[in-house]
Amino acid sequence: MLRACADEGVPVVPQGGNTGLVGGGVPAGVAGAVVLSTRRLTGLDPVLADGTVVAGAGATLAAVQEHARAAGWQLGMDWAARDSATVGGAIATNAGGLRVLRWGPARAQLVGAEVALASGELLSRVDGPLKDSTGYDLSGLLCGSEGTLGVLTRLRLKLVPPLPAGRAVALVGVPGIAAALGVLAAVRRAVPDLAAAEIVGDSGLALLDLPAPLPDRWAAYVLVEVVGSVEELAEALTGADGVGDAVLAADPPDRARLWRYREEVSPAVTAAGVPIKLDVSVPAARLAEVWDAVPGLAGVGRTILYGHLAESNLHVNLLDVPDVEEEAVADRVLRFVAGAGGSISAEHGIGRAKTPWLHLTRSPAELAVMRAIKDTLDPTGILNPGVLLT
Ligand code: 2HG
Ligand code: ZN
Repeated sequence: MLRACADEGVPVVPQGGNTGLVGGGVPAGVAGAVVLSTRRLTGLDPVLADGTVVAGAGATLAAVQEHARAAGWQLGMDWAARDSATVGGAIATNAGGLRVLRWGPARAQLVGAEVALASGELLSRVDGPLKDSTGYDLSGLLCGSEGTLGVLTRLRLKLVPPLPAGRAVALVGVPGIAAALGVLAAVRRAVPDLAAAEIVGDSGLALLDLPAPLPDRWAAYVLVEVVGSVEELAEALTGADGVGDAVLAADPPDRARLWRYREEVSPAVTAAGVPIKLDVSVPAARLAEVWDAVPGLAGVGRTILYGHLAESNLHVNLLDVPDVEEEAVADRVLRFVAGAGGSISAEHGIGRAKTPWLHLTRSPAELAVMRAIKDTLDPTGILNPGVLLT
């Protein structure tokens, strides 16, 4: 299909589970584009003795997770859209999720990729030994390329040993972001095996169709998961400055109940309106400053802040911003983040929505190299035009 599109000069928009948040998999504004769905590429090879597995790009995260579990392993990636998001899309965007603090982003799970080039030629690095120092990492180059260099068809992924079943989760109400960081540091010191550390601001929690988790309202809620007992976690929290109140859980259904206060925020925002969605990360030392500054920088509408505390990755969702102000509002926040040494996209990619701001955190020299790579692999520019590089 790619060869035919290349011959005819037809733009191709590769699409996985269509769960992206920056328009990287939709043909908005691309006249005559063909959407190339990978969703039927769902093949799963047997898990190999070296703990890797080859999966079709269209296999969902949940399908690969289940397949890995049945073989005594675990996929090192997980997030709320697991039932729809595909592993191809995850690698194509270098997605993150809820377990980055433990196993790293999608990039860290990738061993090799099979990719269909714009010419229709297939390059494959999914077989062979794990150890290989024979030149450029072409698979790695595709990670984060968002469908602009080729279409991922199969992926060899590194699996991880399963998280021990004995885990405890706490949802901790805190009076502010400094306290949240204090709680994270204290839990890290006291319980060596941290499995997740997330944060939800009060305005996000208030959108949920769930009972209040604690008797009082708090400025923010930290969700921590540790490998260990609920007693160990309780002791760690007792010694932590900044804990306002907390609810703890050890049994899997109770843990899942607490996780809903984090995982359901994004769909709740979507149900409340059409938000401006920003996905920023900053050095940990600047997180408090950015968290506190964002509502004022936005200036209008409702600011909903939540995200991945351990990586200082904030999902800034802004509701009720008038259309005419959207670009200026996003611009103010993203410039502030860049000024704080951060990234304008931590895990969602650049897509179509964030291209005007890529230059804030990638240098002219870097952008020139990216452009040269794009022009080499996609000389007629049929692959996802308008995404990542314009
Ligand atoms: C999450 O962490 C996702 O919940 C979605 O990355 C974030 O909707 C968002 O802004
Ligand atoms: Zn996220």
